[in-house]
Amino acid sequence: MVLEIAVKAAVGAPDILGDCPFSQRALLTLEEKKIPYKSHLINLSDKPQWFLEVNPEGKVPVVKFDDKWVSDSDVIVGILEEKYPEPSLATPPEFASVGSKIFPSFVKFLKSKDPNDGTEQDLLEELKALDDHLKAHGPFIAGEKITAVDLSLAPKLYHLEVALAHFKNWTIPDKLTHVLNYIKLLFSRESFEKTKAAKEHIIAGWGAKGQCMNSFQIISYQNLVMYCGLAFSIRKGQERKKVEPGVCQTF
Ligand SMILES: N[C@@H](CCC(=O)N[C@@H](CS)C(=O)NCC(=O)O)C(=O)O
Repeated sequence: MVLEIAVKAAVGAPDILGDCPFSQRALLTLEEKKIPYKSHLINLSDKPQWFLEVNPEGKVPVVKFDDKWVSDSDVIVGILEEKYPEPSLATPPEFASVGSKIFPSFVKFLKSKDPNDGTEQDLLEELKALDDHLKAHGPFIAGEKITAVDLSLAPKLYHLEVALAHFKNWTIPDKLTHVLNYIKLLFSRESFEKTKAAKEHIIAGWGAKGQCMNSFQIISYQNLVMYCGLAFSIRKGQERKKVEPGVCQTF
């Protein structure tokens, strides 16, 4: 039987797989368990009626089990483990929350505009804790075998790597060798290659959240343009107009 899954489409490209780490986590689980599936790409800025009817909260991923659409990647992964126990991806409970603070710390650092507010330090501490864990237990979080906790963390580490390189020119320090090896191991899996969003869609996804993040960003609504970054000019009809950083201008 082929399972149906609805996942995020790329921002501005509704026919391409998008940048949702929770959707990728569910896809990774299907791939690793070799469960046949059919995906529906959902444009989150223009959600189809059928999707809102089966899932009024409007979030992805959702998977159809026995005619009922189920949301939330934690719940989906739990049901997949129950219904398709082989190969087992169950994480021993003592390892289930390893690395769970990395994603919220990354988001805070990404959104931060004050280099001294401690958000970078907090992220470094979380990554160091993961490095220590992997040194003691690796190469995966629960040892030799990949399990659900790795499949949850992998897409989040991918967002971290891509978004921080782009928006903050920041990379994971070389001394965190166990984390860097872990990332290589995860990202080189066939399941990851098949389910990952393109880097430009990850960047567009975080850019679309409307943060200025020390980079070039244009937010436009009809004739109103706001720009965060260096001054630049835009073409309007045949004229070029200068746009000032950080101010709203109408044309
Ligand atoms: N806790 C949920 C989170 C899912 C979630 O936040 N999905 C985002 C996309 S990554 C979403 O669908 N947001 C709704 C929207 O943007 O309208 C899970 O693990 O599945």
